[in-house]
Amino acid sequence: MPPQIPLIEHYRDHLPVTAATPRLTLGEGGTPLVRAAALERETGIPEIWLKIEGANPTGSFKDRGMVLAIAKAMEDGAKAVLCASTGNTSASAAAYAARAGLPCIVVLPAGHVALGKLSQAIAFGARVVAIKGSFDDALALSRELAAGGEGTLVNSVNPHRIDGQKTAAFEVCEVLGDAPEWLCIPVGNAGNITAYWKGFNEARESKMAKRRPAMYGFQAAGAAPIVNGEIVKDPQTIATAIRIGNPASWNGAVRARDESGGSITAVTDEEILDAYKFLAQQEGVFCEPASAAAVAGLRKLAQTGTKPTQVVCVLTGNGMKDPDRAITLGPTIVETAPTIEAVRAAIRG
Ligand code: AN7
Repeated sequence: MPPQIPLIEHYRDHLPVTAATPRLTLGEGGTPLVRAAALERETGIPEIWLKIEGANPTGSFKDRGMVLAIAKAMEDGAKAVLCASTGNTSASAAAYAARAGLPCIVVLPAGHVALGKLSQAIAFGARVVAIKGSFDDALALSRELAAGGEGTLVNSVNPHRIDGQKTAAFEVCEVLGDAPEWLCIPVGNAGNITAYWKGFNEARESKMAKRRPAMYGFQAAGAAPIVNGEIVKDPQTIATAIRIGNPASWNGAVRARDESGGSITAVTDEEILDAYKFLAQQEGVFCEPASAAAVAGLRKLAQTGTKPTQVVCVLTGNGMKDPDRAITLGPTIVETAPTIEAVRAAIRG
């Protein structure tokens, strides 16, 4: 395999990258696109691909946008970066800030960030502030902190985040030779669906693709403001990554839906967990619960209406991010005496 070229160097002609932009990298992008045979059999859809964004350096798609946002912050002489987060944004911001030599402040909803993500923010040396409030409260506070000069905001309201994240759409088009018929994606703050739609539009303009996909976004039923058409004051879901009641890129998501002829619908926590388990145990692909919302939604759509022939599901984050949820998939592990009889008995359960 050739040595990895930094994402922002590889796609520099499609990004606001100048000679003065530092070529910051941790090896992001170029993530696997993997066929999902068990899901194809179950749904009757002939071709389903999983875009494994959990293979990025900090374990989520956020790295694509964060590398550009932090490189541009360096170029602009930022003294610090800051963000609100349900977890993955903070892990990514903390890593790239450490790499860039910039202080990083993260504001999190206390008690609602998965352990893997929290441990990353701490390990990378970010200043972690946990508020007794929601992600939406944290984002409002972070905007205020940034306006007050505390640092550069690197949430997806920063346009460099969207530009970096659109590169995933380019990769999908390059590997498949065109855009897929459908794209299925979880929706939280709605930056990623906005970024993919921008990417697919630019891919068509620059002849990387002939068509654009229909965009299917999925929110958790307890945190589905776009589906309901109104802000959710107290969003609730086990998929903590998408526990968001007032998405910043709401308009971008609606535009992607309407211009592409797709939809944004809700999936229940039960459906999310069922898809999470299916992916792990039938496909050997371990994503986090929020990511499984894309597959939960596809399974639901496949039971009604017309079936597409080719789908890409974006698996946004790695399953290891949320070990507390993962261990609920199996029975409690009972400790056994270190003898062959005891181990054989334990195998049989
Ligand atoms: C695994 O980290 O909002 O619709 O603060 O971590 O672009 O928000 C995470 C979002 C999907 C939703 N899957 O993407 C944060 C944060 C995973 C995520 C989403 C998130 P957006």
